[in-house]
Amino acid sequence: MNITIAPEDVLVVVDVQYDFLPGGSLAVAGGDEIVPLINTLGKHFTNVVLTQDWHPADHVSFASQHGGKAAFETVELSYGTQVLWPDHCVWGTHGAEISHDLHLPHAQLIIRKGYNREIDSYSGFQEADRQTLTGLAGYLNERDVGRLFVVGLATDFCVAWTAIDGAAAGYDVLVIEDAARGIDNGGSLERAWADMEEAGVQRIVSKDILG
Ligand code: VGL
Ligand code: ZN
Repeated sequence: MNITIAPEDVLVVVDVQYDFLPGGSLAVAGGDEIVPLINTLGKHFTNVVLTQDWHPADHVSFASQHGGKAAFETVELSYGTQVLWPDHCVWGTHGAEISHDLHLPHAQLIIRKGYNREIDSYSGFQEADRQTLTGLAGYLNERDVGRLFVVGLATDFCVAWTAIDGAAAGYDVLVIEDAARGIDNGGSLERAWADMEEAGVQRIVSKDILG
């Protein structure tokens, strides 16, 4: 496949933050490997948007808030089943910072998500209650942008949910597989690709753009 990036297309860079990189509290294997590739891809895009996982220290998605529960177990919350995570991306901490190795000086917007204590937010568009919007769709609609090319961490959670919600918002969405890495907890990676496919999200590789 040979994909030419148009000026109205958008690169959506999901959660490339220290806690998801090697050494972080919720490190995604190989997460650091995608950073140089995202930098290269970024040079092809006029429009770059970032998301940033941004939780209060007592966030409901943290296993530490559910006495006796361990990370990667689940609990039932008002909006459905929630996977419990190690404490991560606590606002104001180093782990929440976007990697300084990411060189995207022309990035135009950072959407923070997950800042409501009671609701998680994998998606850059809406929180896990599927009602509370982040404003990203409003921003993109007002800007009259083209396709969304999604990269970052983690493929099976924040990348997938952002891609699926982008498609639901009416965008052509393409996930660049080798510019993303997954957590793959209990088959979540394979499931996420199936869900993305069903939502009409295209699965591409960086070579399709870079040649
Ligand atoms: C993410 C789990 C919890 C992600 C964020 O960025 O994929 N995963 N919070
Ligand atoms: Zn999170």
